[in-house]
Amino acid sequence: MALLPILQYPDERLHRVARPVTAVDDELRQLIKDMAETMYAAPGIGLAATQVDVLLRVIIVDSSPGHDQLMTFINPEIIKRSGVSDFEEGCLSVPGIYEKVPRAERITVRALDAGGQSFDLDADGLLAVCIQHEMDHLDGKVFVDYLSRLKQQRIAEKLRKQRRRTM
Ligand code: K1U
Ligand code: ZN
Repeated sequence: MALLPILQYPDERLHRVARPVTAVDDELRQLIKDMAETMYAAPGIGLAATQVDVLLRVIIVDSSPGHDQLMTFINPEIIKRSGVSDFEEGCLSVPGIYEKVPRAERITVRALDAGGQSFDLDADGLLAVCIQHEMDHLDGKVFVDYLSRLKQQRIAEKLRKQRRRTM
């Protein structure tokens, strides 16, 4: 297994659109294992392939209290959504920044699992928020894109300064 580098905002590569997976094979399963190791080590509760510079429609999520219920979504689509919630979100690509984002409160997501089988999952609460956040990454969208231009500029500058200090 391998720890993968996570792209950091405002890296332009975070704004690319990922392409659908055409084969669920051992190479893809290895990517999923590496993404899981990377997410748990960060630590985080979700990760999209885009964040590790792989432009495939794959996300993983584990919002369980014991961090022991990994879920894999390949080519995910939201087929039902209702309600509105605004959880405070974080992002491993935007460290130290937490902001509320409007999301659907409840969703039904359809995807393939790591065995290539199609499944539907009903989600609400943090799980639903996290799935929507990760699916945004696949469309090249970072949660700070929902904020004002001024806030985005301040966040980008703050992160650039932080990085200069730690280099
Ligand atoms: O970078 C990411 O996409 C992962 C992100 C997912 C997320 C968190 C909260 C709301 C929406 C989406 C994170 O995991 S940030 C880190 C985090 O929230 C966390 C880390 C350790 C324990 C609990 C939470
Ligand atoms: Zn994120």
